[in-house]
Amino acid sequence: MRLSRYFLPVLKETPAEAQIVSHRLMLRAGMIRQQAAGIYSWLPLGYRVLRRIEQIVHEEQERAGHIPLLMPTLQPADLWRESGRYDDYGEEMLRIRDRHGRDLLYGPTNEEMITDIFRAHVGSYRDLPLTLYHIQWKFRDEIRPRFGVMRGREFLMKDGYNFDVDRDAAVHAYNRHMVSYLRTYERMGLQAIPMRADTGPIGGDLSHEFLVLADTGESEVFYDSAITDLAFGERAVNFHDPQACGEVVAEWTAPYARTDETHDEAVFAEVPEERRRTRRGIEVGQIFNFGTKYSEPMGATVSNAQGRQVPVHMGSHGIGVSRLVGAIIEASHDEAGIIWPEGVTPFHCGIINLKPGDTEADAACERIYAALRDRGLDPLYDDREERAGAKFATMDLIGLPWRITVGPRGLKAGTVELTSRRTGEAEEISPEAAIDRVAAIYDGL
Ligand code: P5A
Repeated sequence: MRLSRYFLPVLKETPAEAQIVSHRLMLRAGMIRQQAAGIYSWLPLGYRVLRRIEQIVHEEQERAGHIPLLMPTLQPADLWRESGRYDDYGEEMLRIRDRHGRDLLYGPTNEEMITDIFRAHVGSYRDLPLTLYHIQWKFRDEIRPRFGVMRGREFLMKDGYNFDVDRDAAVHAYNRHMVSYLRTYERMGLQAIPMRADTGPIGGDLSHEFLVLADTGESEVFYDSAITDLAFGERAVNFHDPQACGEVVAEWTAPYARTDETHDEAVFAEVPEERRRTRRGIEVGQIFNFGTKYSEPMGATVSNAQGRQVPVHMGSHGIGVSRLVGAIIEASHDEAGIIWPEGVTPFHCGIINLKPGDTEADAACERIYAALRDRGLDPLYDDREERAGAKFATMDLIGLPWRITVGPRGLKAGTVELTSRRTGEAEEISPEAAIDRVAAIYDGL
């Protein structure tokens, strides 16, 4: 993309209404525009990041054997009357009436609808296990939407639902989701710690939230610092193997890690004092196992191996896709702006032309731009007639992890500058070497 032809409405001023750094930076970098309290348009740069996150989520869900589908945002109220949640959900649910007087709602989550799909099409334990998921907008009429996309009213969620024949199989599905989520967040450059949590309006007896540590997080968390030494890394886990998944879960759930809702001072006191931590965290996902809470009242049964009809065991698993954009920025920025992890960056590399109009500089930039695109990368080429200082400031603000700076002086010596946004380190190397280096960084990501 050439910046002169792109739509990147960066702001010079720091918006007064934004209380936390990710919100300020998203507004300043022209990623979002607020349309109403807690409701945002995703401008092109923000939309690119959102799509990158969605892509990682899809890839990791499919790796775990989960199947994508798409359910609507509007749901009939009758489904929620069957589960009893139409009345229970309270003011957070946006209720709508159509021209025929039928009650609808903008879905805050989809347990009822997926249970309806299941009961209509699945009848035997032989069709299990089954996990279906989608990435779809949700609406929760939060009393205090704030912090930009972190606590929105309309927000994008990946929500998945497992169907299993009994509790053991459902616990495997729960564990499989935990393992899959660990991988998913790491690919986004995040450390998200699973913590024992309450189940709230979703229900059930087993739940973990995934928290990214950040001072601006809305949850208070208590943990053994040993958990922050764990990394999922490149291990190949067989997602169909309950034992393999169980072992990973055992590793991550051994150190104490709980949100304030489930925190237990007595148990926490058993953690060696120097490892006890109390901090704040951003909840970027949550998994639940709730057995037959929805299948029983809604009549979603399967015949088991003995030929008996039993309610199917279920759980649900959510990732805050739009919230993640803010959470990643909270975890990765400096005074000058955002620092995107390579896994989610909106463009792989910036190219700055220090002297547009200079024949050699223009030609070198064009060659680098074309070569990066030939390697399957998305560069952002700042070809505008602007001061160099302004170009650097924009690049730093929007946070592309790598920058190639091209100017007549360097070119005379046969070099360009390759700069890391994270460390600020710059190297004078040939254009070809810079292209190879950038391509190698993204190889396999
Ligand atoms: C799990 C999937 C559920 O709704 N039902 C389907 C279960 N869980 S949850 O914890 O309530 O939500 C899942 C994740 O969605 C994000 N989230 C939000 N993001 C932005 N703004 C909001 N108002 C908001 N509410 C929830 C969180 O990341 C949460 O973990």
